[in-house]
Amino acid sequence: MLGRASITAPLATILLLIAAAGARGEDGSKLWLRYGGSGDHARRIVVRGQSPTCEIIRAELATAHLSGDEAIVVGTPANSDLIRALRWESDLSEIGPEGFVIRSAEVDGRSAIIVASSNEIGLLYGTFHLLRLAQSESLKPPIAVSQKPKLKLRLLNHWDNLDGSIERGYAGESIWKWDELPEKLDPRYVIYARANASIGVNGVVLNNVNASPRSLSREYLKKTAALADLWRSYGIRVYLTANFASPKKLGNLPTADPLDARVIAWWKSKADEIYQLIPDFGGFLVKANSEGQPGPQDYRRTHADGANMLADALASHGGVVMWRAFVYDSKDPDRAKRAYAEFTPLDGKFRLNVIVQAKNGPIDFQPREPFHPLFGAMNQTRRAAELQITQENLGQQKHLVYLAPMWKECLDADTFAPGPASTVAKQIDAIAGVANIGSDTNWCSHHFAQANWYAFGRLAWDPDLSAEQIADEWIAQTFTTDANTRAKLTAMMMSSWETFVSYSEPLGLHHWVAGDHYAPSPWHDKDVRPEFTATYYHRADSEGIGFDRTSRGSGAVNQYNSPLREQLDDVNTCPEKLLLWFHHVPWSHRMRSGRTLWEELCAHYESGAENARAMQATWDSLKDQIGDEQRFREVAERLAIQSRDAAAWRDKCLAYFQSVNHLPMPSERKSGAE
Ligand code: GCW
Repeated sequence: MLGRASITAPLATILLLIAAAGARGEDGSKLWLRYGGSGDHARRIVVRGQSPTCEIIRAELATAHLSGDEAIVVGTPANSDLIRALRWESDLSEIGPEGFVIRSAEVDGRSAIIVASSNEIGLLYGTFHLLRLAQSESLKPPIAVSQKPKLKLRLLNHWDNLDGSIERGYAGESIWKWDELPEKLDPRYVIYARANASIGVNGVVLNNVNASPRSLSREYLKKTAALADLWRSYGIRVYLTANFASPKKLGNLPTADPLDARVIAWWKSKADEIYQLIPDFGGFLVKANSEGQPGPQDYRRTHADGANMLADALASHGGVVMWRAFVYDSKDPDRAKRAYAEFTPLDGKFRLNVIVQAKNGPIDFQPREPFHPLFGAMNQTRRAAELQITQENLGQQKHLVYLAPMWKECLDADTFAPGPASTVAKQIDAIAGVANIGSDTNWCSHHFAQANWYAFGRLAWDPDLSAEQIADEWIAQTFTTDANTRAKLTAMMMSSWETFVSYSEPLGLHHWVAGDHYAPSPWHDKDVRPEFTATYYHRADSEGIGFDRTSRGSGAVNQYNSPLREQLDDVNTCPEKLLLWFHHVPWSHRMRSGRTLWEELCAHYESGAENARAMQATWDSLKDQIGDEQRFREVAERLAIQSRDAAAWRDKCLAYFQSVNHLPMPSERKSGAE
């Protein structure tokens, strides 16, 4: 598919844009692709292949102007006689088509740095890795890198609507200009593809899971096809969300029942139409019977009936169905239990090209959640983890919150599923991140929010990477290679998530989301549905606080495997960071620190607000090292907002809880919560 002739026109645009990439100022528009050396003593570059992907590799390396003595030789055994002569075929076939090696070796009697793969997309990934090493000043011989992605599908999910708005978007409008497509290709599509390829993202769902059927109309499919053509040489496949009622809304059928022959035929012919326009279309992402979206349950069918019907339509073309497990019901006394209850009875009933996609936690992208219990169940079903890069409940890109530590907590968690590979990362086949980008010049509104996009891709490639390492390499590429500054910024990023949790919803508290999901509002006690109130979740009264999900309470702990279940069920062994998620605890409960629960809660808010202030001080102290005025100022302005809000949230939350428990503020609390 890589050599398709239709990419020639977009390729010209691509190459021009890569060449221009060195030119712009420090406004964040270049993301972490800020290479472009002086041109002194530039290395010789040898890329023999002639395909669009090889043209891109050549252009990236030419833009980078890496200096040094050894030549850089990039190739596959098929497209380069130099690589063939090295006889690395068996090593390369072991790491698969997306894998690559970067090695120091002798070529024609001269020392060189080799980037090799069995496939050209692997070469592109290898080239970007080499550039990353160069940007972080780690391209020092002897080099011996061999990598392949640990997860096969690494997708961004855009919640972008066809009218240009973005659900839960905080960085401007959608970058997809549907009215200009397919004729006009915005230059940003290329930077977007470069950025994604540089971190190994290999799929993109273009539109919102609250899906417009129109995105599957022929008119819109042609627009999508133009993007697919542009991104194919970057190894990126496009996917679309499918509104389950499309056969009715788009096809004028009287039903969307997945077992109805007309409906089956409609989807089959829609799939055929899509693949005729987009031969490597990735597949459908579906939100069904969730938050008012249509689905198979409207016809008394199961999620498996719905997903399998779509999967059958895509199967002969090689497409997949990512079927979301984000479901809840206002009749449930504990919303957290619903997905497990609906999906585990269907384990083993899904087609092989169905992937059940669950959010990282059982509620809804809260500042901290335990991992979703479906990751420890349903081992007869392919599963994906959905992470939220856009900071819906985590400061909405006004706050600096580096999310990699949160994702690592989930990915590294032991589910105690049977078998040796029992961490969340090892249980899943695919990973999706809800994108945080928009039309803002710097893509993400907050310069540091770019790090979350970057970290998502790096963790999708290798969930074993540490959050620190990812932060450090992102800083080196984006701000500075100075070791001291890198260390300070890494430390600031690494503590930022816990800081946010502390001044918003500490100790496992969650979902105080009245309004726009920005400021915590624990007092919110009336809404159209009980599970939309804050009091449903924190259950604070004069005696204590927290949601009893133990075996004596809602029983949600029973959805976890032993021995984790027992650990969570016991107030004395439950990790304190999740205490109030699983337990209703008296205010006088003695915490491991020796403080009472009330004192501990106050201490969290206090330290959270203090640490937000400390981030400002750290940033200010690095003004000279950061160098460029614009990015320094833009970050400083946002840190000021964060610090102001953290203090306000502390005061308001503590004042509310004090009005419920009537306890005095601990003496260590420095400012009043009046
Ligand atoms: O977290 C909630 C969001 C909705 C979103 C929904 C979902 C796309 O507030 O905006 O809808 O989750 O994940 O489907």
